[in-house]
Amino acid sequence: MRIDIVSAVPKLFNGAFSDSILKRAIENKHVEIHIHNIRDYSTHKQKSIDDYQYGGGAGMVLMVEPLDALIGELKQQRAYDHIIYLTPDAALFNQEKANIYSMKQNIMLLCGHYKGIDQRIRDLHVTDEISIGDYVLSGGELAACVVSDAIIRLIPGVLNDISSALSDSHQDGLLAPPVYTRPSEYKGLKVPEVLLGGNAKEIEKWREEKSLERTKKVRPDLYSDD
Ligand code: 6GU
Repeated sequence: MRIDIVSAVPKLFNGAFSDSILKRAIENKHVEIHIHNIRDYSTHKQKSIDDYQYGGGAGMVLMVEPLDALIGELKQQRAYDHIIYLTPDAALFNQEKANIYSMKQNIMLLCGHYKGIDQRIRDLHVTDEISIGDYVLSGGELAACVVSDAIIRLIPGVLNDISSALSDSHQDGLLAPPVYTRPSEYKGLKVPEVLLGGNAKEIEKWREEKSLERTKKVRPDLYSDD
């Protein structure tokens, strides 16, 4: 897979992909990440890329020309499966979307800033719009890191143990059960007996119960009786 990230603040990605699972995914060629600076496509002397919004109101808007030039150039080089605009005024990103994107070859992530991007970029180029939650970030960059991480770890071969990804919270619509490692007792707190017993059926049943319990308690919106 190849991920192209379009941003006005490329520095925000420094370090985001340089450790742990994401670093290894890049080293092992499961994914290529290319970060593009919108400012490099400014046609102004002062390299400006934003302007006041028509109709008035606080906050600057990323201009149509530099974004169109950059995105147009990228689209000439390859066909994109998805051109995704990261913005709080969109439907929420979730595990199902991460699963879908992880199967694709070429994805572009557009990071907005200030009040967002000129609507005509959305009309001309954007195929998907996603928000990562009901709160506002200063820009789409941190959201792009979140979305990239969620996608990359699902690319076949990136995780050593695919069953680990399949048992994640949200993968089956429920939250994950509690997990324990050694020692079996710590400060008087014991690991549940069933996990020490080695009865795979019993363990599976216990995990399902705990998943349901936790989901009903903290995320009743995810829980349905069927
Ligand atoms: Cl994708 N962008 C920004 N700027 N804020 C957000 C967001 C995205 N998702 C939640 N808040």
